[in-house]
Amino acid sequence: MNNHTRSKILIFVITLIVLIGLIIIAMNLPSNSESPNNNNNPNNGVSNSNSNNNNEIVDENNNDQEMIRVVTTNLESPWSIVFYADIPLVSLRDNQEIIEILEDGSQRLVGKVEQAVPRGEGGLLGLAVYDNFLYTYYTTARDNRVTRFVLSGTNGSLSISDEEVILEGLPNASNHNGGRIHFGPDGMLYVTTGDAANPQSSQDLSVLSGKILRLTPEGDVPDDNPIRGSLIYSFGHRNPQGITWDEEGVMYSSELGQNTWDELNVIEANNNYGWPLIEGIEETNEFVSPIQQWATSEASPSGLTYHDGKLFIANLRGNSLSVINLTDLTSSEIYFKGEYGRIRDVTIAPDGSLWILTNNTDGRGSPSSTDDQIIAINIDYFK
Ligand SMILES: [Ca+2]
Repeated sequence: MNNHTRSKILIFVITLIVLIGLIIIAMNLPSNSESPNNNNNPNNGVSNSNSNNNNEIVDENNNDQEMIRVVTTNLESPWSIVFYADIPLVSLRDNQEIIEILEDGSQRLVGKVEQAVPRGEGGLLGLAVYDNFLYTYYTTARDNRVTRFVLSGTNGSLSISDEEVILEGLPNASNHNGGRIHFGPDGMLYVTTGDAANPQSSQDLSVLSGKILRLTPEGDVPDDNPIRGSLIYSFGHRNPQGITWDEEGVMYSSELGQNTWDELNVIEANNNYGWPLIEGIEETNEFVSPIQQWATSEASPSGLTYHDGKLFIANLRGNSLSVINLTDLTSSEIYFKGEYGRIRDVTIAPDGSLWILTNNTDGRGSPSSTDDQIIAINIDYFK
């Protein structure tokens, strides 16, 4: 072999090694669809504009594995989720139970609300926590009522005291029982009541159905309520099931409509929201119109929460989560369309993630083998 042939072979071998090296490097590069960098790619999600109303359907499946976690499964007819310190508590509508979710996702009975009677949409509905009290809203054989219990113990050993009724005699029915309770930034307890299948009562200021009520933590009428001596804060509601406040103290409520329009309202003291005289947005001097409306088949909103400039609404029939940016209250983005079925409640967990509570086992959904579930979503998912 002469020198010329040797150097040719050497060049060939070096070229081969370089080529193999390049191929190996190329094989180890992440493909486009699996790249974590896709999280920051605004074109990654499939977005469709719905021309009927300003709802944008958002699909961000590529983020799911890192951003979404199943907290617990196989809940029976859950309705409300709240936190006592960092302990998640859930009401089960049809079996009178309040349960805590342990860190490993298992469920433990905290106590039973013996007077609660499941009936249609009624039963054990809303929960709220204030200091070391757990507040409940539920349907009995003769009324809807608000009660409270003292919570004691810690994660894994939580228990409730004897019950104290703080408000009773609210009209009840199979449908339209309202049932969401939340403490406002003013330290008062706000309670949504449905029209209890008596639409005219929503305009009647002598009865408490079809209203949003404002109570002291003991259940008394606050001195500064808009109507002296009355628990009524706002009226003309059909079946509101969500309330929340932004950091400016503006109050919002989601409301289930009849056949036409579900509503998102800004709630102010003594306003009349129109039911049953108007439904949805209508120009009148007498009634306050919603800031956004949806066809009832698309939404049927229940739980509502606020975080960092955005409202989050749990949709039942819509099988989705609506996200509304305060910079444009007239449009919304739709998340998880059809992925988890009906969604009943939504809240911000102590770790800052968003938790949603599905609602497929109450007789109106098509439960999967793991329903109902709580799903935790990293809040950055919605950026
Ligand atoms: Ca209305």
